[in-house]
Amino acid sequence: MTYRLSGSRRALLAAGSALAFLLTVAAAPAAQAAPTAADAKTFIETAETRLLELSIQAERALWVQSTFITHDTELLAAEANEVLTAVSVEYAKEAARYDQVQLDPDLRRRMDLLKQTLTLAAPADPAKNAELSRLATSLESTYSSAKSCRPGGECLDLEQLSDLIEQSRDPKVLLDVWTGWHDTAKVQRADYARLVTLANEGARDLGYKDTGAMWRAKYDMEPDAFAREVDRLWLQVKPLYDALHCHVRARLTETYGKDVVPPGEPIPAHLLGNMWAQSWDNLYDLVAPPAADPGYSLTGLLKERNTDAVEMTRYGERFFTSLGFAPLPATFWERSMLTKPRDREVVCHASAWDIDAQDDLRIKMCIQTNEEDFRTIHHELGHNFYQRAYKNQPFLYQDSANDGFHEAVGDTIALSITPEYLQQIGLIQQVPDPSKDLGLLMRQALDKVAFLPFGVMIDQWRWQVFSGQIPAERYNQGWWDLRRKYQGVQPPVARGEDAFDPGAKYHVPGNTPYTRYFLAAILQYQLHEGLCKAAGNQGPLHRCSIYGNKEAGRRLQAMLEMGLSRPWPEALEAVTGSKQMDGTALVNYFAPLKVWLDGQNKGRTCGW
Ligand code: X8Z
Ligand code: ZN
Repeated sequence: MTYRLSGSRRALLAAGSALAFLLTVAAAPAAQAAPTAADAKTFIETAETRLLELSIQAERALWVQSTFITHDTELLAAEANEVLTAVSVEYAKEAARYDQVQLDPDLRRRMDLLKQTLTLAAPADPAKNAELSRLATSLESTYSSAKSCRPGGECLDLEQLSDLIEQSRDPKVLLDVWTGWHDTAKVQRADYARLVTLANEGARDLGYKDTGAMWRAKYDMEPDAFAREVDRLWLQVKPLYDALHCHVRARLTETYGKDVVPPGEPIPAHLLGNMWAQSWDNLYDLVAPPAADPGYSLTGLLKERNTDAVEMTRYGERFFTSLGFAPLPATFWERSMLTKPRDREVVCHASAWDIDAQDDLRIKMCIQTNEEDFRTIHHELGHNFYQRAYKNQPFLYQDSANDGFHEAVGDTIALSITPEYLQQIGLIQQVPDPSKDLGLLMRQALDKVAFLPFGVMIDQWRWQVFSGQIPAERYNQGWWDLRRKYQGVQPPVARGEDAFDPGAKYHVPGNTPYTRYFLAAILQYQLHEGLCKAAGNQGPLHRCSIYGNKEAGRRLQAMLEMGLSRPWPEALEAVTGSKQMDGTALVNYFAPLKVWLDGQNKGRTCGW
């Protein structure tokens, strides 16, 4: 499945309210007689065959919609989604018939997973199901085709606005661009509120408190225990974030003045070099440790060589093949969308697909020649290599150990894009000496450490929206309360309830759960540590690259092949030897930078 909408092929959508006959779920065996273990086996196998078939149809419809947004493709995708959702809901309900039947552990696991395949469950009422499906599809299309138009008539899309917010240091331009983009999301508000109502009704029909509880139920533990687990991990890494925040704010105050960036207050969200203030790598020159510059910019190197989208992607593929993975199939290169087409609307937000659950792997991305996209390509290919590794598992196991693992694989690989690696592949001549480590760590922290609270807060907002704790009349207030609390950022201008700022971030209108990215941010350092150990690395972790190391490749492959067949702690153990998600690996990785930041922050008032 696409790593965007539902996060897994199991959760996909399917085909046509007109095709009502498709909705007949396999007849329950022997009418009302108590079901047996043999019945359960037949039921699961039938469900898997059927869901696979419908998922493939839905994938194709979705692919066409995502790469060619029109009224018609939107409807076709919504209809496909509708059928898959209806059938999935039916199966989930029918699975409850087997709750009291003694099943072998494997069948029990698949039976339980059958209750959890959806990201948005729909009410049984076909009209409501159709409505939900259309809302979800149209919200995503609305986001993806949004433009911010100036009074003069010039209209800019997200890619153009992002270029400006990433490059400009003129606070007036930044404010204009930030507000322009955020205002495009206002139109989503009513549809989003309706979607929340319908999806909650569907989740309750399946026995969950609400959609948020349904999302939290997918981690081999109680939903409440998972929420506590997220808090625990966040508290492990928060001191590092706080130190980075303090230093960055101080530099921004020096740059823009106390009126624009008041000390002791949250940082205005338009000044961090990213539309959502979720990664701050574009501020590197403002905040870098002196005399520690690594002496190259990957963006610069790629641009100098005119590296195009295909060649960028080839770099990613070659990393995986160096570990022993088979090359991508020819169809990947024929069918992927690697650049933004000039003549039609598409969903530019990057995603990875496995259309047929076998070899039809693709990515869809609007690649630009820069370091961020170079890394994102590795991220997307991580999804594809995972998908291919678990393709021989039963349908219900064709997913990652938990959704954080799916997001972590490519990022783990990208942690191996070290200077040593860049020299090996001929992009740089000279590896910077250890005196430049602080610069390397700062660059990475601006991306990964800055991201951590953002990775937590999005679903804190959605969990509260789904539970009703944040009602529709307070969507925006609730959003900014959480952004202030976790990230320590504030809106650059007052934002009222006419705005719908959460809708300006893809995953909200795209209905992609977001805690997965926070987990991935933690997990990738654990996995990197485990793989570097397998590769016999002796030096500091931020200088370790597993490029070309077959032993690390075998370890990784072993974990990927497991798919969702075992609880995630076992998958984690296969690479790291530990069964716990743990922020220590990340904290240790950045320890030298933390020491430097603490020194810089002496005498400053930190916090907000
Ligand atoms: O959405 C993504 C990927 C696709 S699964 C490009 N990411 C999050 C984001 O862009 O907000 C990767 C990092 C976080
Ligand atoms: Zn992803």
